[in-house]
Amino acid sequence: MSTTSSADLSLRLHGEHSEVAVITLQRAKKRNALSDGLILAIRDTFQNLPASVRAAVIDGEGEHFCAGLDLSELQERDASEGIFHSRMWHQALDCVEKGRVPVIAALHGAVVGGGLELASACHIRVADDSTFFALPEGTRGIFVGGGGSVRIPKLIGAARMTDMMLTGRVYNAADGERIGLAQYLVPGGTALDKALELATRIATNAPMTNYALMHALPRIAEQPGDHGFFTEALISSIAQAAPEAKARVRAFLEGKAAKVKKD
Ligand code: 1HE
Repeated sequence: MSTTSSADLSLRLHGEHSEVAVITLQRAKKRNALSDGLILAIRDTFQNLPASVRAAVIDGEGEHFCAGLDLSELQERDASEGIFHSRMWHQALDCVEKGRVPVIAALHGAVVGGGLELASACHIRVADDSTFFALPEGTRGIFVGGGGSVRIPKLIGAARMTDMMLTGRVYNAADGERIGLAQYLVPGGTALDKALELATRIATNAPMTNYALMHALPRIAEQPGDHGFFTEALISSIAQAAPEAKARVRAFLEGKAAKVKKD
C-alpha cells in the first residue's frame, strides 16, 4: 500500500497490484465540509489516478462522511461568482462519475447537502448504521449546486428530493437504503470494509465492461428506447470483441471459471 496526500485529501493504493485507490476527505475538524480547495483536490485526484487503479473508494475521516458545502466560503459570493462556483462543482463531480474507474462511496455519519451530491456522483453507495442523509439547503435558504438536482432524483425520485428539501427531512441509514440513497447497508460493520471488498471485486472485471457500465448505461437510460437499443448493440459488440472477454468466456466453457452461486 502506498500513500500520497494533498492538504485535505489523501490517496492510498490497495491490492497486490495497487488496483484499488482509497481517497479520503481529511477535514474532520470541519466535518469534511467541501471548501473550494477540497473540491479542486477531488477533481485533480480523479483526473490523475495512477494507471494501476481499476476501482476507487471515497470515504471521510472522523465521525462524518461529509457536511456538504463549506458554508464559511458562501458568505461573500455574488450571483455570477455563484454560477462559476456551481459549475466548478459540476466539473469536479463529473470527474468522479464519468472518470476512468467505478467509484464506491463508503458512508458514515452525516451525508448531507453537497456531501450527498458527492455521494450521488459515485457508482455505488455503502452505508453503515451511523449514516444519515439530508439536504439542509432548503433550511439554509439556498439550493443544491453540485449536480444534486440532476443526480439525486435519479436515485430516489423528484418527489422524495422535494420533500427532503422542503421539510428538512433526515433519512436514517435503513430508510436511506430502502429508498435508494445507498445500495448497501452494513449493520454492525464498517462501510469502508464493505466498500473495499466491493472495489477489489470490481477491479477484477474486464475494464471494458466497467467502462460500458459507467459511460454507456447512464446515457442509454436517457435515450429514447429505440436509440437505447442501438447504443446497447454497439457497446455490447465492442465489449464482447475484446480479447479479455473471449478469454473469460472460454474459461467458463472449459469449466475453469466460477459459476453464479446463491449468496
Ligand atoms: C462546517 C460545516 C459546513 C460543520 N460548513 N463549517 N451543510 C449543512 O448545512 C450541514 C451543517 N453541519 C451540520 O449540520 C453539523 O455540523 C453536522 C451534523 C454535519 C455535524 O455535527 P457535529 O455536532 O458533529 O459538528 P459541529 O460542532 O456542528 O461542527 C464542527 C465544526 O465544523 C464547527 O466549526 P468550529 O470552528 O465551531 O469547530 C462547524 O461550524 C464546522 N462545520 N459543517 C462549514 N457545512 C454545491 S452546493 C451544496 C450546498 C450545501 O451543501 S448546503 C448544506 C451545508
